[in-house]
Amino acid sequence: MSKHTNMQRDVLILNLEEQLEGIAKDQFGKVLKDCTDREAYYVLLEMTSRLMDVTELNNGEKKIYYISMEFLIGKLLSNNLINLRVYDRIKDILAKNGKDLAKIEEYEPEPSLGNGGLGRLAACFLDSIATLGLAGEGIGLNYHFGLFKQVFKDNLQVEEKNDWIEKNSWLEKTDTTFDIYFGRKKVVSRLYNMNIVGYRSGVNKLRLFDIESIDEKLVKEGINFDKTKTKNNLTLFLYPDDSDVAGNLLRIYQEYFLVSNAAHLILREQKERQYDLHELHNHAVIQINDTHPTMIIPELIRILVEEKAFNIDEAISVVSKTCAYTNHTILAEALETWPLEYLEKVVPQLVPYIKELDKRVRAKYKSSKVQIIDKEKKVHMAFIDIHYGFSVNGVAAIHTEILKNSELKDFYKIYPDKFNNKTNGITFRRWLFSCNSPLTDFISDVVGDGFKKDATKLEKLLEYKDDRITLEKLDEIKMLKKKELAEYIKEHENIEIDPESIYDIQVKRLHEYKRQQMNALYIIHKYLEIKGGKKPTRPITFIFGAKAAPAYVIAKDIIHLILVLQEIINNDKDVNKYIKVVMAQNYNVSYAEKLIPACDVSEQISLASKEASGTGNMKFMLNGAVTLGTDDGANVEIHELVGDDNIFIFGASADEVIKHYKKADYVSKDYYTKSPVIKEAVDFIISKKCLKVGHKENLERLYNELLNKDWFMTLLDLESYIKKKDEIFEAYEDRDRWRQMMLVNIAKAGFFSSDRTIEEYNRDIWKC
Ligand code: GPW
Repeated sequence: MSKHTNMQRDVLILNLEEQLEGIAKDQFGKVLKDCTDREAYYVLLEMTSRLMDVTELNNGEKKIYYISMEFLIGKLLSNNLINLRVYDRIKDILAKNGKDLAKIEEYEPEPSLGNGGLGRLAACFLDSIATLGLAGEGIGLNYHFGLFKQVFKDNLQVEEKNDWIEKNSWLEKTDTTFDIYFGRKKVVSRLYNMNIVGYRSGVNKLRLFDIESIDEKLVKEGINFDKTKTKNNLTLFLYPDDSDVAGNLLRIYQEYFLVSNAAHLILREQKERQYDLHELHNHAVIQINDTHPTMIIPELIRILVEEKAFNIDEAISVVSKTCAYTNHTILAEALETWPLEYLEKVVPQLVPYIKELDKRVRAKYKSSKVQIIDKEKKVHMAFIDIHYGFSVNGVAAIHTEILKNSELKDFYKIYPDKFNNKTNGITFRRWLFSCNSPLTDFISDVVGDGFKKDATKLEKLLEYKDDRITLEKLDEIKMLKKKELAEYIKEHENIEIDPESIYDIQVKRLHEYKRQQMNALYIIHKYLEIKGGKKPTRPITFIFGAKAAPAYVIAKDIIHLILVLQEIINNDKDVNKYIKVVMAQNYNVSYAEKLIPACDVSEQISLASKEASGTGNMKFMLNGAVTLGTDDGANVEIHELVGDDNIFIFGASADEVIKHYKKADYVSKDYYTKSPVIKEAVDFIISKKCLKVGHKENLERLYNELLNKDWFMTLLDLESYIKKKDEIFEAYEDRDRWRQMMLVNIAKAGFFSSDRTIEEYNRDIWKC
């Protein structure tokens, strides 16, 4: 693709229409008007690619490398058009030709190169890095099949492969290839680039590595394939576990493949720019997105020693000054610890360096709690990052405090200055401008355009807190979005929902700590109440969207329960006038863009202390939903910003929960026995009604889990959840108060712009 100067870009923008017609003619021999929506999509893809080829932000003295196993970028067309500032014009030209951009967009395949929050955060960060004009790029893997496609069969989740790469796509094949070694075994990599367009700024790159010898035919049924054929399967799939990292050789292969490519790429760039590698830290900063890319540290050290004539002290010193680590969880099962034996098998060349790093720690610090290789010969990846990186950050204020005071206490004592907080953020380009243009336009009308560059300007809305017209208009926009969602759900799930009902939405990965099961128990409670004659004032629609890791048995059982409730409730004539349940199939970024603007009640109900931050909570708030949540993750900061009157908080505090874990004194059965309300709801899971439409095995297993383990303390908070949830539904009836709450939530969301987060990363860590 050719390079254009800024001036040439202006010319391109001037005759957009001519250009589009030219491309339509070239590609399909037709005028735009006669193109199908699919053809129009390819025309727009080409047009956008031409516009993007400008102003690379690549020429700073120091560059950011954001290394991540996941970049959950979602569809790119609208976002790119917005950031290039041609969205409205393109929309008009299309309309003139009888075309609807929203319909055309349906033909864009969604790249699902991430599992959830962590991957989506990386995508938001790339958008903000480019928008702020920083030279920075993402480095990741070009998975041929993104996160599996979820289908429901027989009220169970079934996983299917999810391909997204087409001949024409946002990917650009490059000439860059590297030889990557696993011991003596070699694979050849190839680099693909994707342009990341900043809003009113320049273009950065997302670099995605692939293998030349990939074989898609290895995939047989669903998402099953021969895991041992590494040379042909390395980049076939995104590892579909979110938080639960099962020991798995293929995962280590993937992680090493990523970091070795990244190391080669970074060092090559330093050479091209004729920088002295002893000064690497002055020209490069590497942000390690959770522990998945941790091996970049020993890999860089190894290359500097073996190929660049560094002595080991020099190599360790310069790499330690270049690498920074972000922690995204305190869940023990998600903290990667690889058996040394596995590393010896996959990357024997790294092991001597890991042992050297371990030896140096051992010589300096006696406590067994900070050793890289433990007594069982397991390598604690996070500990490598903390000892040999210059910064350790958590992703929300409370999360960073928990890291400092409990999870990583022993490290905080050694390195107090390394620890810092960077509360997560979201890009408003996607999560407001693109997914909710009526709201965006309305805000512009009321307070001007300033919030588009500086999100804190949303606060100006507060001046309209008592303005009836503004409040009514907000409500109207919400209703419009609720109607659109109702149509979409009718089409995709074949379920009819009432836009006049309250939309209560919980969308996020399925995990016990996020407690979708608690939400399900509330629904059971409501169902039983209605059966007993107690009707809610207004109908409520409970909407879920969640994928469970294919091997996470209980998570799949929870999906099963929700689907069983969906079938029972939606088909019960006494009840379905008052409540309905929707479990959205294949929840992904595009689905989120439809659900979030339509939401009234945002469910953020994780067990306090367990959700590092959450970012869905921010997206909902920005679109005028009111949060029902625990004081956990970024909910705490939302709570502080909007005040007690504009949020509904319930449940045990993080301190209380941490104490329960320490004392091991939580017994779920006690709560079950003591409370008739809890007992009734839990028992319903194995009632005749459920067993009639569901599977005994799944339902009994879930019932037993709740009764005998309940590791994430569902029953501890269930009663206070029921109470708060009844309260929030009642509050909805005070329409004036509710509209004010919507307005305050939108007005206070500015803090959660990822532009703010990235400014902080740059100010405190990257210093570019
Ligand atoms: F376990 N998160 C995620 F910490 O989506 F690595 N996937 C993951 O594998 C991990 C974390 C990991 C999420 C957190 O659960 C969420 O609270 C946070 O908002 C998000 O990462 C971004 O920081």
